[in-house]
Amino acid sequence: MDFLKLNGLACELSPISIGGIDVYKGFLSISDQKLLVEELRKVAVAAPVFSPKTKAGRPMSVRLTAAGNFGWYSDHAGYRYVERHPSGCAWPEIPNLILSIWQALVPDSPKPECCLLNFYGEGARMGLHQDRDEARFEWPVVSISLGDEGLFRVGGLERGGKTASIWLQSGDVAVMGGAARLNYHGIDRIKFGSSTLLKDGGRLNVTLRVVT
Ligand code: MD3
Ligand code: FE
Repeated sequence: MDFLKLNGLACELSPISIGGIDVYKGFLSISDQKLLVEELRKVAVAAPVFSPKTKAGRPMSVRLTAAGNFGWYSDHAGYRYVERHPSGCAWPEIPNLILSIWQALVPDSPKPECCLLNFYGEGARMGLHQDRDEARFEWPVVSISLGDEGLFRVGGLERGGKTASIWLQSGDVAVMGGAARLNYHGIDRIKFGSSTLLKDGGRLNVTLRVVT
């Protein structure tokens, strides 16, 4: 919690609720965001980003990597959590600054076992999906947005239902828990170049999850 106090909590007193998801706009100050990017760069050096293949065999436009006991992987055999990077190495540890955000927002949940890093370059998107590769759905997922703005869309428990959208900006943090945990969601597009946080532009999303 030192880090959050040190840099001052720039968060709104109460989150916005959208599709059952709590969005804390401007949760992280610019200095917090810069510290996080430095830590996440180290993760991406130890575990380089890769493009998983969909079940249909097409590479995803989002590149990803992870920290923690588990990362996420996908190929013809399907979507799953794995204990090793495709290179065969263990995933690096989850940076303490990231853990302090989880601790601040969902103190009653067990420690996250996966810190998934999604990187969106120009034109990258993520189709509507549910997150259901975890063993249980009782724990929340926490998401941290960094860099360029992304148009987040959230629906309900069924594909094809009503959806709501919100631009997630650098420093926004979202908590997906309770009934919203299995809601369909995705990123329709990003505003490439809308933020100067990342040297080469793009959007970095971090999600923290309990996997087992
Ligand atoms: C709502 N990532 O990694 S984060 C994903 O911005 C993913 O990269 C998006 O969807 C991104 O699976 C959205 C917000 C998010 C994450 C998990 C959720 C929203 C969620 C789980 C349930 C409901
Ligand atoms: Fe998801």
